[in-house]
Amino acid sequence: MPRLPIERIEAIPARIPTIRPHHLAFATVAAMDVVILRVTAGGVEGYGEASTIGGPRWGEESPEGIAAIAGTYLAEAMLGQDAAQLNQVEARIARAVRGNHFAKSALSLALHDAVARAGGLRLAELLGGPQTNHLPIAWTLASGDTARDIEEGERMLSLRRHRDFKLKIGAHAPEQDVAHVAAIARAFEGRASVRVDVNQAWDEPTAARFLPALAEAGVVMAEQPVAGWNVPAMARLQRANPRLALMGDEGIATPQDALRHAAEAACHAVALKPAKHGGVAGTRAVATIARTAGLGLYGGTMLEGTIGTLASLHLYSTLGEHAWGTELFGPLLLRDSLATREIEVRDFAIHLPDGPGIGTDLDEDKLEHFRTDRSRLLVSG
Ligand code: MUC
Ligand code: MG
Repeated sequence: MPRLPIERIEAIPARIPTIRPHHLAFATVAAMDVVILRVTAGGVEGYGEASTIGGPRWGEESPEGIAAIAGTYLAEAMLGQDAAQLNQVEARIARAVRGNHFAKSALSLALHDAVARAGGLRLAELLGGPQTNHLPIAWTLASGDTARDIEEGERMLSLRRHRDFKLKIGAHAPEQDVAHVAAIARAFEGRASVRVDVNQAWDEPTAARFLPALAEAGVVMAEQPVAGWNVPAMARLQRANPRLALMGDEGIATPQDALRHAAEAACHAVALKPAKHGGVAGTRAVATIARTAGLGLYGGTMLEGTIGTLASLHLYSTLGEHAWGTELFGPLLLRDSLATREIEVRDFAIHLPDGPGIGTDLDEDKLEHFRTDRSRLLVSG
């Protein structure tokens, strides 16, 4: 591989409306804030993306922070470096700034895309090759209304788009949430799987009281029922509810988090997200620990648009079995796209596109239309 000196790094924030309000425990979202990373290395452009859900509410990073960290501090550290030396690139990104995993991930993905394109490879091929060309894709029912969620789920089934449904709970009284979930689980019994994501909204006594009712209703998996830091509570809850797989999401960002969850038997499943893990290397490290410990992988999303979603898909496709499938549906929740090519979803699976790189280019007109900055955060070397 010839040298690919990093010449330019640009972080562009954009906001894209959703097709309907998306109700989560901590926020209701009517538009997604994404940050597009555009890099040039050896004359080749590559694209990455990070998104936040409702600003710095799901986690600590905001779109403004991601754009500033990636477009200034990370750019300063990376300009002039050889992008083709990906192990060195990842190590330098990790060292350059403390924390800020979303910003690091957007840059890591963009540089991998550029290197793959320079070599005429799909991103998955650059990562050693896909182990599958398609993965199951879940949909989140979160309209805020039980009847509307059932209608939406029926539509997804008849389109053969999704047959795994994740319900966002935690915003209402637990009794109300459980009744909502039970009605949906009844409606789809034998036709679709139902999972819930509590997004850390319950304390341990609440979870101890209501997780058995969810299992009774037919729910197969419960994502982050309690605070991410409360690993001992996750372990006690998992032990007490063996029929229900608990999934660690907010609580599993670093390889050390994954190791702790594995060592304490705190969950049966791990939600991967490049943004949480700071990019490609971090995601592979977390996945390796999870797999080694016998925890099921789940290809998670921060509801990125097409660029971030395709980058995640390429990466997940190289990681082996995903016992819980993926939820790479972000682009389908958005009214519009910043990419020239859409994701391919059919027969309840998302399909890996052809390359080069992630398999799409940026739609420059759309980016102009949806970008929220007018004075660009731009560093040139
Ligand atoms: C999360 O916490 O998993 C993923 C799907 C969705 O609807 O919200 C996200 C965030
Ligand atoms: Mg989650």
